[in-house]
Amino acid sequence: MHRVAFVRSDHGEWNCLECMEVSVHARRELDMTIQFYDLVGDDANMPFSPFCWRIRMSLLHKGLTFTAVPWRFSDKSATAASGHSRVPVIKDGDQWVGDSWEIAKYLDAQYPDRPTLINGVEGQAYAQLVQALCQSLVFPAALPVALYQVYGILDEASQDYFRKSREAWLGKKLEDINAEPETGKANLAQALVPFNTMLDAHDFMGGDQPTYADYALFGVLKWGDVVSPYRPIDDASAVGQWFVRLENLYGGHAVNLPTVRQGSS
Ligand SMILES: N[C@@H](CCC(=O)N[C@@H](CS)C(=O)NCC(=O)O)C(=O)O
Repeated sequence: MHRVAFVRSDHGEWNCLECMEVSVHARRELDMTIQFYDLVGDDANMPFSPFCWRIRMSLLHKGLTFTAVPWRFSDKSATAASGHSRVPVIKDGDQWVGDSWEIAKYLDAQYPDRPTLINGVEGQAYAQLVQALCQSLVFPAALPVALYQVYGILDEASQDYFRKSREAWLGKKLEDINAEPETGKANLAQALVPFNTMLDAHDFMGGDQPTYADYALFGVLKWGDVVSPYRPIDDASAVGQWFVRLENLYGGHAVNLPTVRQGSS
């Protein structure tokens, strides 16, 4: 027999218990269907974007079930409705969110009962500092390791766009940006000096557990790691050991996705 019960909310309104159960159920269904648009090249199973890796790790951190939708430079129509021409972009129910930092903040706001990514105002300032260090220090050192290699793994339809847009941005040919392995590794190691100091003393930037600050740097390094024919970071360094710790979290999610060194999955 159909039974209707009402409960009073914190705001003093009366709600139908059955409807609330339905909406909790619907919410769980939506949790299961976050669509995460993630940059790939020729191989749909080899995600490599630094910004998308930040969000892939963030979704895992929050324990949210998501579907990674392969997205290529050559086909932006899949996310046109979002109003964003870059990835990561997520679609949570009928809500589109783009830009890695905006997505991280959205996930914390929308799922406050899940482990926090950013941890309050102080955490925001801290994550923003790490992002700024990544932007000014680590990205420039990772570009000579990663950029030309990215070109090599793209689908044919994306290659022309990628070469033209990146060469116009940097004012150089991709081949001239590419570093020899020893130089690439040495420059990256130099950029990571402050992070080595920090990670010598802490397992994660978040302390015992990672936070978004960890994923901000991890994304940049994973980008180089996925596309480079050699391992660009020193596994014996504090950053290298932290990188391996992160790769092995969440059932080894990151370590189980292929790099160019292992070939296609
Ligand atoms: N500020 C953005 C940057 C995102 C971004 O630049 N994504 C690149 C892939 S790594 C992209 O989608 N580029 C598209 C294009 O160059 O047309 C974020 O943090 O999400």
